Amino acid sequence: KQRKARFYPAFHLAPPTGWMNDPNGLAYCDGRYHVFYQHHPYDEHWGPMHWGHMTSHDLVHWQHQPIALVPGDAFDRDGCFSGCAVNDNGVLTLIYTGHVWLQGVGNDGAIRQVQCIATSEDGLHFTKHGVIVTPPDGIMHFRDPKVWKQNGRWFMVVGARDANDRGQVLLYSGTSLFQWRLEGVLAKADRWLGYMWECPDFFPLGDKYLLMFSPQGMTPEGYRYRNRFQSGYILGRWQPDHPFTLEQHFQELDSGHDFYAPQSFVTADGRRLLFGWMDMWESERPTQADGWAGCLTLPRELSLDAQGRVRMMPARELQALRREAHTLPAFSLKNQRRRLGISALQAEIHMTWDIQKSQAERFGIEIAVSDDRRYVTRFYVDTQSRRLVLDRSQSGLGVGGYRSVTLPDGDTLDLRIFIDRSSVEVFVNQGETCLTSRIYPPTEGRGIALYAENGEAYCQTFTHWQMASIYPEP
Ligand code: DQQ
Repeated sequence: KQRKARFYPAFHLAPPTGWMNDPNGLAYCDGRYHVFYQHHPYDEHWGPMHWGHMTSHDLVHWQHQPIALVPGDAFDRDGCFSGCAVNDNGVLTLIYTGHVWLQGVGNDGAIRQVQCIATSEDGLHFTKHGVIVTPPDGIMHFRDPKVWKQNGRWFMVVGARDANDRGQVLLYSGTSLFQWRLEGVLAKADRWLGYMWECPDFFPLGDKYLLMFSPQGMTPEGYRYRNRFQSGYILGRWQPDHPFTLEQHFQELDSGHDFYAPQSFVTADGRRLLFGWMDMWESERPTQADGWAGCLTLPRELSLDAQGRVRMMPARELQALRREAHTLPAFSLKNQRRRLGISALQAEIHMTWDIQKSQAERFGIEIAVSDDRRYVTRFYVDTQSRRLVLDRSQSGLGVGGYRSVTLPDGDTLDLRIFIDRSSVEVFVNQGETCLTSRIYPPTEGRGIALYAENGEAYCQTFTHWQMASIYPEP
């Protein structure tokens, strides 16, 4: 099928054609980065899951590779579901969930899920070796293994749905990648937080341990109108052979509309990065009419700040994509809208507002605004409610709704905004907060404007870059 270009990202990972969901198997091995992903190559809708594959030497320029895993063996007959990759003494090894429908297809059907392993000699072609872990008694939903090595021992977390329809994460330890033992429940829901915890990831950050997961089964109302039901994390302390002691309840990682199933990995120089799927299951997908669906967020670096808060910032490698820069001297706006002569098709913006001095009732930026202003995505400060708002009510095909967060403390508001052909990602105050959403306005004549309503607002710095593509020139 021919893919249409209009919404296809320039600097985000997306499938060549067909469907993409979760990022899988993120790893650095033999001098290159690997990103695998949940993929249905024959259709732009979810179906029997394959593992798509892309590689990069610098986390900036990417190349599509042959499909790495194809379902169809007895243990993964109906899907090679999400999982991870490890570098086992130079052997790139994939650990993933083999999925089989026993009865019916869909959320109510009976299923069999087991953890499986595959290895590669060249990092491109994989040989399956079958099942390494079967579910404990009474557990049917059992998927998305994430494996790491610590003090010479292997560990694995797996997402599960317990007998009472609550989410939990199980911990295993292994003497080899083929020999595993159940250690117990690492964490479980103590209140309603979805019926299944998908895509768990568990890793040290600063002096803490972070358990990241994606709660499944929150109602669409929940995620659409409140801010708490996407992928998130629990912070605590842990060491092998000890329980995970929780220090902070579930927090959402990203406060936009479209962010799910993130997975982390460690860079060649030891930074903890993640990619997320830049969609939700309930998201609108107008690109299905174009022969493809789904893409990943930018790679983001995680850190723990001095106050113990988790921060998420775009990977510094992305600066290599910046092309022509356009800078404005400091200025103020009073009951005014200022349209800039720059495009919002594939761009990065870095700007700061003086919050202390700005008294306007509302002020902010119009992203991807059309000439007739029928289409506009707004990111603004609402001074009275002290909220930061991402307004997607006029963002084009299918999508809508607002997302908002409390205006952070401080005199300055620092924004880094990445706009691609069908997405916007806003990083607030060095990654204290992040809002990610898909948008589908017309790609012709997309502009940018700054505005202040009922009062004055002060813009201290403003730089805009055209962003280059991450894909090889055709
Ligand atoms: N997607 C995969 C599952 C995972 C879910 C199937 C999360 O392994 O639990 O495509 O989006």
